[in-house]
Amino acid sequence: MTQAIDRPTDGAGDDVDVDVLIGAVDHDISHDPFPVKGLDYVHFMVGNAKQAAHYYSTAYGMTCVAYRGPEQGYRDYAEYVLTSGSARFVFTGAVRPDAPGAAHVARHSDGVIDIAMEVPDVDAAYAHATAQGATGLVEPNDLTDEHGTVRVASIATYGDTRHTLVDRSRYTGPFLPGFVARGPIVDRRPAIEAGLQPKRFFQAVDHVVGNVELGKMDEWVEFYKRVMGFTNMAEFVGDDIATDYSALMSKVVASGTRKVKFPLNEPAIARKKSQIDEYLEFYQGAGPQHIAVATNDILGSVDAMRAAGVEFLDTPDSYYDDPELRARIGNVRVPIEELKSRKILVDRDEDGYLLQIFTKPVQDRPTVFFELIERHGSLGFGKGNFKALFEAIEREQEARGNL
Ligand code: TYF
Ligand code: FE
Repeated sequence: MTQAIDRPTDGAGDDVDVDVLIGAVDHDISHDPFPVKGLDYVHFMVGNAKQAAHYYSTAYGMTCVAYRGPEQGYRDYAEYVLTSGSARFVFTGAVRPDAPGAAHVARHSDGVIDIAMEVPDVDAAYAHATAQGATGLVEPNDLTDEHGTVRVASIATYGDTRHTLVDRSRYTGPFLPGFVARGPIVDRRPAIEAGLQPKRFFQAVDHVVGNVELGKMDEWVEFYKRVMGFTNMAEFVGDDIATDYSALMSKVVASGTRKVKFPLNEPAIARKKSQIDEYLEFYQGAGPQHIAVATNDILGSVDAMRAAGVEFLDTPDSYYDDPELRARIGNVRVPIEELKSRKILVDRDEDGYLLQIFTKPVQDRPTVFFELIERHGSLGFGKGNFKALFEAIEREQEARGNL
């Protein structure tokens, strides 16, 4: 049993229960020390927001819904808000060289600066977080326009990343006060009507992964437990897997409903240079590594994204031909050949199975990338695929000369 969807979506594919897609569980947040309704938005700071908004519209099927920039008297930045189902992304680019966001991009390149969460009570959440040792960046304050009021506050997390806490229960505008409604950048309707593209490529954000420095993973796991009352999920990569092939350690923390899931990685000393070290070097420190988005049609989404030029990690045919994998996976909703031709990975655990695939980094630096995930009962992260996945990442590292 899952709870009802409590977030309005964009109308396409409303028959799909987002909570099922992201593996949420029945849980009453009102008794949590830090109640969280869900993710509110993922905020990218980029070098050119106009082009980023175009890329995520054409290649990721997102829909532009709001904008704020110089035309609104907001002189330093241009900001585009794009959605896909309940997933919401903000792409901000500095219009003037002395805007702080320009320095963020110079240091990190395009990347995620904020993983915002919707909370029922911003003041209580901020007070709890700071009392538990979180660094406050922005005190609770009201943002107001003709559509109402949004209360926000921000706290710091790993690297230059922050969590903005949002209460939008008294607001009816397109995003935040100051933003104006804006229509889609590309008209996908002809492609949808011709059956060339799914209505949506994904419906929700499933999890956001952070890369932190060597020896810091447990500190950040403790941070999310103490500050947000998150709990560990079973899935983790320990020393055993790390030294053999993954070159990373990983633990997952999640909110009470598991709508918000944050795996945390740190590099491990292994045979090869860790992919996490490569990230930390090119991102200049800790930061968000990948954003997993939930789809109910991973085949259609991968086909549409490939057709639009999105690059995915390769999976060798031997992965699909392995009798051990076939036996472990059993029957999934499509023939294995359909997964093999698209390089989609599959994993099964005691609760069910999942299909997943990873993009290559979405900027020139080997930093942020995306994952598409289609859950069928499994609440995991694809542990059975870690070996194949990390080998694929190592092939990319080698091609970049970073192994
Ligand atoms: O989120 C996860 O844990 C999976 C697996 O560098 C994963 O998507 C873990 C680390 C990594 C890439 C993928
Ligand atoms: Fe993931």
